[in-house]
Amino acid sequence: MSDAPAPTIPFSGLTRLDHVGIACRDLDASIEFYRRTYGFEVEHEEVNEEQGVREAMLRINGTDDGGATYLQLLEPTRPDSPVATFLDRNGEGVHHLAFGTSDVAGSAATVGARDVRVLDREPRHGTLGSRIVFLHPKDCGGVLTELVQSAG
Ligand code: MC0
Repeated sequence: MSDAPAPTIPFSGLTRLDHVGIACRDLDASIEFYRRTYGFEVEHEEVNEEQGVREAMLRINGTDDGGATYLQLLEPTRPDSPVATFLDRNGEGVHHLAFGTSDVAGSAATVGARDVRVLDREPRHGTLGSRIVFLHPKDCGGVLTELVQSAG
């Protein structure tokens, strides 16, 4: 075994699973499924025109960084949006994972220095007043990955 010290990997600043994004064709029907099956309730709904989605956030649990973990249900608002394209190709299902951070720009820069394409040059508007960036799924083991900094 080598006596060489293990290389130090800079901390990415990601401290929770913030949400799992699920693509659906009918938001109200999907909300009803999660309410009826698991008893989860909607904490927040909004339309994000930039991303082309109508979405609902269902809070699952608090996290030890003071944040929370959600299911995010996503219905496309237009046929050329990322979620509409995903539904056409794959049908309904898990669309992305989102990791929480207190510094989305810093976390994106750290991860981007590790041969992962960051899809947004600047953080964009996300749900609940958050700031978000996406990472390319082909650089993340086939998983579209979002980094999210909560508001406040
Ligand atoms: C596409 N691919 C995926 C994927 N979407 N793989 C895993 N998960 C997904 N969700 C795959 C395709 O199948 C393809 O694989 C490859 O990625 C590249 O596809 P492409 O044809 O080059 O590119 P597009 O046009 O499909 O775009 C994919 C890309 C795009 C991820 C770049 O969807 C994007 O920029 N997404 C980020 C924004 C977003 O998704 N917004 C909606 C959620 P093959 O093997 O066929 O080459 S908004 C949201 O969630 C906000 C509101 C929030 O959280 O607050």
